[in-house]
Amino acid sequence: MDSDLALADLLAGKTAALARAITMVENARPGFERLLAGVHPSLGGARRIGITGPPGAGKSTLVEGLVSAFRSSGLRVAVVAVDPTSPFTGGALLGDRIRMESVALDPGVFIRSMASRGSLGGLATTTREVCDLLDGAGFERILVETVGVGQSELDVTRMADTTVLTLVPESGDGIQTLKSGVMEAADLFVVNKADRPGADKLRNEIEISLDIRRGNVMKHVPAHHGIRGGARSGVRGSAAADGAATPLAPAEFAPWSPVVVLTAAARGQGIDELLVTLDRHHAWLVESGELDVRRRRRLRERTREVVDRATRRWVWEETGAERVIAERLDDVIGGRISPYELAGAVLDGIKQGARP
Ligand SMILES: Nc1nc2c(ncn2[C@@H]2O[C@H](COP(=O)(O)OP(=O)(O)O)[C@@H](O)[C@H]2O)c(=O)[nH]1
Ligand SMILES: [Mg+2]
Repeated sequence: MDSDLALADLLAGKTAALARAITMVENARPGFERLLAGVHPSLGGARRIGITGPPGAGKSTLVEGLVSAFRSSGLRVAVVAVDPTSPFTGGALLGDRIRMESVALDPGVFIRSMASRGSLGGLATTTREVCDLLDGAGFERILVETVGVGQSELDVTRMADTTVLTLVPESGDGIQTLKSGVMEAADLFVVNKADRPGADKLRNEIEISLDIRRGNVMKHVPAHHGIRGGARSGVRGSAAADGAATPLAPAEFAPWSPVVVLTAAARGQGIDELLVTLDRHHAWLVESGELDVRRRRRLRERTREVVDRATRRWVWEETGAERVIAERLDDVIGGRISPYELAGAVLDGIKQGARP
């Protein structure tokens, strides 16, 4: 089969096969799910890092710095740029044409921007599937750049092991304006453009708002332990001593304290500290068990997404749903039945095993 060949080449790390596989997945071409299923046993080698934040914060510049740093450690690195607001062409990602060319010649780097046109299962699902292909192809680091300060950050956290929220001094009083959930979704904060005034002030603001959050965590932890009269708040290991009777994430007992890193990405400053912090977060993910928690959650969600996608496809392509709508649309237009009643009739038809 075609997809068997594609799979073998992909797992062997052939770049052309990877590019073809991504196109196949993006366009939901026949066999794409078979290909993804074949990749599944090989997953887990990559660390997935989400870089998110408002447009112009310097995410791409930061990504460029991380790519160089990973490459000098001999790590293979892939970049996925998800930017629904601006279709991007090669150069726009790394900005600097010369570096871009040197990267383009490096087989240890793979850069791909996601087509933002609607894919059957939604951009987020497709992006996650593309990350799987990259993981299967042997990339050790996957950087996912997404733009925005709302839902898209939260989408990133559902695909990344580590989520980095990039802000700039100009966002000033900005953190108040972030949608709820965005701060909480970040594992690491980068204050980029630290060469400009206001970086320290923003760092303080972020730390204050994190302290408030941490205060809340501390308030809750003794309550869980108190039941058993166990150890004091936040002590790692006490969860295990507890016998893990509750399904609480280990993270609740050994919380990660989000870190703020100052960078001037355009000058390559702060990248080293960011790398160290990324490594520290990964080590925490492994030790606390949170990595398994996140991967487990991801796989449950993926399965649901695939069911959603398959259901939708089945309904519109393989049942008589469209025909039933067409037949009775005039009744809806004439006000004799509502869209809700017609939808109910469609569903009833499907439940009774309607076929085209
Ligand atoms: N002053 C300053 N400018 C930067 C820094 N990092 C990036 N920039 C500039 O900010 C602009 C937006 O950067 P880009 O990486 O494209 O931002 P993105 O939209 O978040 O991906 C570009 O002109 C960069 O050169 C920095 O550390 N300091
Ligand atoms: Mg960018």
